[in-house]
Amino acid sequence: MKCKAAVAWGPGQPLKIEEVDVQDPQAGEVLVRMVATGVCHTDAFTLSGDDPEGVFPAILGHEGAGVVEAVGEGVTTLKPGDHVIPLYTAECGECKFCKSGKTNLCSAVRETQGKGLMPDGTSRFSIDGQPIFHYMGTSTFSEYSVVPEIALAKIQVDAPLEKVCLLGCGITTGIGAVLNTAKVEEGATVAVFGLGGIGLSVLQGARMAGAARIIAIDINEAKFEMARQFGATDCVNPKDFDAPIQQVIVDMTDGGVDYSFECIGNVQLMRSALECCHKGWGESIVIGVAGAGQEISTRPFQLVTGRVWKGSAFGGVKGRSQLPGYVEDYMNGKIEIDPFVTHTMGLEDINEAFELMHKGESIRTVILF
Ligand code: NAD
Ligand code: AHE
Ligand code: ZN
Repeated sequence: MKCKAAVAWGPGQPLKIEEVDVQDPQAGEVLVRMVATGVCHTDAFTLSGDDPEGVFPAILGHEGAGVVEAVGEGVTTLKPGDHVIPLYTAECGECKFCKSGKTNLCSAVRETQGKGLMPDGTSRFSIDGQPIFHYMGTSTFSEYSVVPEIALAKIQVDAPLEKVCLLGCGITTGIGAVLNTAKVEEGATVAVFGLGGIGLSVLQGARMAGAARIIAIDINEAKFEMARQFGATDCVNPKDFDAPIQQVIVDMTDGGVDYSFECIGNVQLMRSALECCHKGWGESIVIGVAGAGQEISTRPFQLVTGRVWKGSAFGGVKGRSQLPGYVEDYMNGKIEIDPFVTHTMGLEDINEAFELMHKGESIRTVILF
């Protein structure tokens, strides 16, 4: 079949709307008609050329929701008409990772996914015979996408896809990092670096966990109003201080926070986030994604004296088994999504969504197909 998709032809180039050929789903694969997709900073990161796994030409996008159009041979858990959220972290349930009970990372399709290919090593997208790469196993910037069965979460049909698409990445990542990775306790002190879709979701998670003090940090003060709505008790602009931001936070909190979260992708701030943690027990969670060649550093003494450095992918959430519960929590009012959708537009305007993000004017733009 043919459909419209936004194609990234090369690093740093605007996306181009193209008519692409989409091959039928093969064994274990599913054809999804995309209804909506968010635009996450990671899409911009890969488009910039900084992603070591970035390959071009590709169809980006990984925060989508849609409806099953057709299934390939052997697909048993999904049928046409089912509502689904594509998962960049699959859940096969059978690999060493899935069985470990220690991680949401699944190894079943991760290797080919990182190369922009389906599990059989080929692409389902092409233009005039030229293969176009997949992205994160999801490629949601396309009217139709082919996704492995094990990378689709089946969700309730009454959930609005133009909202719950954000559970495909940003909101789940932030809330999950608090509840699953850090396991923030009631009464804890928390610092959140970066107040985009991820940071604001961390705030939401911290409020759900009953954190007593939540310090929100950003250089764009326009983000502070929403941060307060999501539970921030203090908003801090590092530019207002001569001292390093970690020192500012330590001074504000009688020795440091119990938990910090880096939601920017800046290795200097990853260090700040670690070093603003309390001696003896403070834990810092890296969520932000940093470019090729960048590394984190700190004095080992920071760790020797009890601070813990951790990372979190998709909030530690196992997509097939746990994401339907997040959708349910949205439907019954436990998770907020609507205020995150600051802009909506059609696929033809997708480059504007990237501009709004870069200018710091959006939290999430949702593309409606
Ligand atoms: P975003 O662009 O919407 O938000 C980033 C925020 O950081 C903005 O508010 C910006 O003003 C702020 N910021 C930038 N530089 C700053 C600085 N020097 N000091 C303080 N604040 C600063 O991005 P997002 O979509 O929220 O994503 C945030 C990060 O999380 C990105 O690196 C993204 O790739 C990553 N991410 C990781 C996962 C994961 O599973 N680990 C999932 C989604 C996104
Ligand atoms: N490809 C990059 C890493 C990108 C990355 O860390 N991705 C996050 C999700 S960001 C979603 O917005 C993630 O889940 N990583 C775990 C995984 O398996 O990809 C690189 O550095 O090579
Ligand atoms: Zn994302």
